[in-house]
Amino acid sequence: MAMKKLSEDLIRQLKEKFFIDLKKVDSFESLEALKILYLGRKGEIRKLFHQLKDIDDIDERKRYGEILNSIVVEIEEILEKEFKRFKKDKEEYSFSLLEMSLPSANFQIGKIHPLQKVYNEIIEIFSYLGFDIQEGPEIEFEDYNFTMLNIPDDHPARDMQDTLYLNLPKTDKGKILLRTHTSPVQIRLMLSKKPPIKSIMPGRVFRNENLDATHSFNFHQVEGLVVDKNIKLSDLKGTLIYFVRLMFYEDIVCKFRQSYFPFTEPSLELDIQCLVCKGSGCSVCKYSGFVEILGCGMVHPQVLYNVGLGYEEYTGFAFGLGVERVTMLKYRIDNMRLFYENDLRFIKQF
Ligand code: FA5
Repeated sequence: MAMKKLSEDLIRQLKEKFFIDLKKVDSFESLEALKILYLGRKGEIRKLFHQLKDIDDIDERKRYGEILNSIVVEIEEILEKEFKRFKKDKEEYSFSLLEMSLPSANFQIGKIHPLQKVYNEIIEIFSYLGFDIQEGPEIEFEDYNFTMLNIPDDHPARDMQDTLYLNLPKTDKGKILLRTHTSPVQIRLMLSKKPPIKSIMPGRVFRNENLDATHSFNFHQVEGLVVDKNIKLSDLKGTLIYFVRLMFYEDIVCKFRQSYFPFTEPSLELDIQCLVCKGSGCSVCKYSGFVEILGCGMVHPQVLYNVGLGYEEYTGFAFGLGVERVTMLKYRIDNMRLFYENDLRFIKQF
């Protein structure tokens, strides 16, 4: 576009435009941009200076030169004032953000919760032993939580775990409930996968129980399941003893005790010597010197049958480990309630 011929009118228009642009400036940065636009090497005023050479009359050229110089001085003065104003604002603003004399805020740095630490460690140990990790839902069907685990409707074993049912319509897989243990994940796994199976299934479980020093209504379990040809009780015992040694230490005292679960036969429980009192008796071990950490056994043939696996071809073992109990023993914690209070003074000790 052709440049308009230099005239006093053109100079006045440029000045007016400058004042309009100045009104739009709202930051130090936009003021800098304005300065470049008008006073820069390729700026609006420089362009007018370039036109001086086209004026033949020397006096006229001199007069326009003086007018342009005075405009440059005027704009520079205005910009300088504006720069000072924005600079002051900027300094005051950054000063208010960085008040060096103020004492620093007392930031609380979090720590990994001891339950999470032990949970991770359990998963690590079983992964090392070749187990893969599976998960299942916390809201479960009655059939998977009970019936297919060989606990029919009228079976007294349903009373072993006080159940929290959801107020939802009954489905073709029975009522809907909060799982009382991680064992229903066994059923889901065996329904979806053929042996060999070698998995752990960590997760949260819920029971209608009161919170006390060694029980909670919402705790964590790690389920284990191995199904293949020729799996024996000695495989179960060997695996769990190896786990306990890695989790605690070499010479930990532990014992298998006969028990009953409808979904395993034979059934056992594993007790380890109470590390809170070193076996001398305390409230954690109920003065017995031992704490039960898990239930286990050989998968009941009826359970294999329920999921469509030939119980003559396959055998398996399963276990369900209480993460809270293991953590209490590992860190000598004498009250389960401490896990759920989220008191940093407690959590920071681990
Ligand atoms: C069961 O839940 C079985 N499903 C375990 C099982 C799995 C047996 C596979 C055989 C084969 P039990 O109710 O005993 O069993 O719980 C297992 C472990 O969870 C216990 O040994 C204990 O460590 C922990 N536990 C049980 N009840 C609570 C509770 N209220 N609070 C905290 N931990 C608990």
